[in-house]
Amino acid sequence: MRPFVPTLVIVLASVLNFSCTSYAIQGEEKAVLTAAPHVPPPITRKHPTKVVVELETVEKKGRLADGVEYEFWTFGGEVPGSFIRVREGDVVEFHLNNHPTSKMPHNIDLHAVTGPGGGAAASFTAPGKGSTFSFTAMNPGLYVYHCATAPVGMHIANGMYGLILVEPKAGLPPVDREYYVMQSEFYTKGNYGDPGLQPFDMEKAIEEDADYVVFNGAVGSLTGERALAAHVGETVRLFVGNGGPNLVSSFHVIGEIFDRVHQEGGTLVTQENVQTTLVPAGGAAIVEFDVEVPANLILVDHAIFRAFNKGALANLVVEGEENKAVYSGLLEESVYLPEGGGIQDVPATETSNEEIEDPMVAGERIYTSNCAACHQPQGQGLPGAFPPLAGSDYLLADPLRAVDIVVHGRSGEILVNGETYNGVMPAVRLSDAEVAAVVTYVLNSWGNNGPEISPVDVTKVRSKH
Ligand code: HEC
Ligand SMILES: [Cu+2]
Repeated sequence: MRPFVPTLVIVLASVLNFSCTSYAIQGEEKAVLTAAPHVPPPITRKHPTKVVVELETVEKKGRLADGVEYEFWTFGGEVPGSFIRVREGDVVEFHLNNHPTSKMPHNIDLHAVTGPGGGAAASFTAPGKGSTFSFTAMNPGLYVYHCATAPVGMHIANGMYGLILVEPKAGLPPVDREYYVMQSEFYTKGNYGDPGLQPFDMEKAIEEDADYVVFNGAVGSLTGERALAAHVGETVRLFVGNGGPNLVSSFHVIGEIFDRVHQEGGTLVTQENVQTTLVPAGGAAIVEFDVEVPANLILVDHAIFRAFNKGALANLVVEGEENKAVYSGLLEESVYLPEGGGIQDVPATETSNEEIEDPMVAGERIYTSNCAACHQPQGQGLPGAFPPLAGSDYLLADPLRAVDIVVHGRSGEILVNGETYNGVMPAVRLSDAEVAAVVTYVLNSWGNNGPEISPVDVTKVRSKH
């Protein structure tokens, strides 16, 4: 009699389980995977299904910043890895394939998995091999996945992470735009911006001394032509992940307020009207907001040196009609300079590590980001505050003196075109080539006709002090 009881229980359990799942699971489909910042389309199915995910691990060299390369280890050939979208209750048949050119074995730990290692224990895969396991997506939410092969930190630091969304049965409310943004850090032998192929630095990783903190795998992956886009009146949903390996993100969008936040990627809207939300290493968040006015919104880690000095900066360009009631723009400009003396330093912008091609083209870019705020976009200056550069007799009389002013700053009385100015021009921290380009640009724009300045000229001026 004794062995009979447990057997009956097992039989009953498996019959119940069988009847339950066979009732629920209908059909089979192949998962749509997307590379960031794109997100697979919302799931419209009203029933669970079997979803087949084919994900490939590939090791490949790519751009970390302008002039900087890195040997990334990836899920799907990109950092972050492909976005996976399934529905609560789906049975996911997961195929992990390791490309034959890989040097390392890899596996995958999906935080959406209930089971040993989140799948890692069943997915250890040597180069040129494949592994298959399956799991039921029991808990809805936004989850990180990552490689968990030893040394785990190194596999993650090299780019092996991504997001999987398990949509709740009822789905997520429809929005106009969904984007995939994932923060992470890189630890390199060289410092931020040092050119060439940069190897991973284990010591810096252990010290948590990141050289790069970036969105979507590289400095500038979501700026300029690659910026995210939206139109006035739309609702935007960001699936935000943090691959770490070490740092917690203080995720913030300059110029917006999160109307709703699913903290930590959970299913509840846990907060409304949020300025900055924490995204833990190995965690996620869903943020939603309406965009009401045209703007160049700036996504940052508000641990702000990471944004302006290590790369954690992205753009969301909102186009459309102005709404002066929501935001007026500048109504009046006035001069207010209570502090006077003391030459301060303005930190270099992201241009400082770029190669300079045509000095006039580079010069214009450098001027726009480093000089135009004071001297104005057309070099016309601001009466009483900032002397003009367009048609400046002071500038054209001694071009190398202008180099000196940019390199070292200047304060005290100065006479430009018969007007006296008494302000502070901060030293602008730029490379010699950048100073040469921007001064050449200033000397040859807006009707100015001056000489070309070479980087060697700048080096000489710099060494004089
Ligand atoms: C924070 C404001 C500010 C920024 C930024 C700034 N300047 Fe100036 N600049 C000044 C002020 C103020 C003076 C006058 C200083 C004085 O009174 O001694 C000045 C003076 C000058 C002069 C000499 C006066 C003239 O009109 O010819 C030159 C040349 C110049 N700046 C070039 C530049 C260039 C090039 C950049 C960007 C790389 C730059 N400045 C960035 C505020 C600024
Ligand atoms: Cu790996």
